[in-house]
Amino acid sequence: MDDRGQQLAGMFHFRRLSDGELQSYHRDGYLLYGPALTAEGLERMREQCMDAWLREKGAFSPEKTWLQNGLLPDIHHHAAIVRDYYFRGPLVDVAEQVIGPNIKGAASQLTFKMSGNSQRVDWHQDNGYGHLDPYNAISCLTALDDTDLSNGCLRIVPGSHRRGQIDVGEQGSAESKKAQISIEIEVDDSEAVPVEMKAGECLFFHCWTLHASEGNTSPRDRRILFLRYADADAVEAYNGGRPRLGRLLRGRTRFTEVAEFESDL
Ligand SMILES: O=C(O)CCC(=O)C(=O)O
Repeated sequence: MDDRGQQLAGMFHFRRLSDGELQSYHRDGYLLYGPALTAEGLERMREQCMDAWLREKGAFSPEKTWLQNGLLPDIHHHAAIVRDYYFRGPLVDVAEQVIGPNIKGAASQLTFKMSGNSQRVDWHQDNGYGHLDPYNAISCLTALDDTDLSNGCLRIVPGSHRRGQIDVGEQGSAESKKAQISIEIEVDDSEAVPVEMKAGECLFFHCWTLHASEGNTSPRDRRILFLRYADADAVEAYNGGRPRLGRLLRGRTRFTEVAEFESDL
């Protein structure tokens, strides 16, 4: 292994999914991947993400909007370790196993729910806000803190990806999410399971899997790094079928704008 490989292996746990895990993902629409960051990787991830968060967002305040308190998009522009994790980390292999040989990064953001942030996130599919085609994109949530129901861990409806694309009309754009326009979807709450995670673990799920989270009523922060991967040719259905711009990470794409996008990062 060269120096760069060793550096990455010191921060991230690389492993391929077993056949059983792949089957479980396709059946349930989600999989708890387990530890993805080493102790050193977690420490550096927290440091760099918090530096960026405090620089761009400042401290949590109940006076601020959900967007100001909860979301920092394009975090890979602000933190070198996120760039490494997003572009060269273990989740790229996961994406290749789940989606296929041609992969691009489709989004990176911090989704934080600091102690005292009581706002819930309503039931939605990630393909509801920002409808990508084909329908095999994955969302990967890496916990930077231990997370359970008391600090607003993710709740998921197993198998809900089989409902397919739920029509949310005009609200289904990435802009709606930024403006916090709520998408209301009927869910039988009793079918939902909380996904508790340890800091450094990763959960990934299908773009149709229904998920939500409650407010953080605990004294502990709940910080999550959110990364999304898609087929390299995935297009934005809500945007006239234009290609989603994201760095090409594996294989090839028919879109030159994708091949060139962030290729210098
Ligand atoms: O931050 C949360 O609790 C929910 C995050 C989420 O659902 C999303 O980013 O799609």
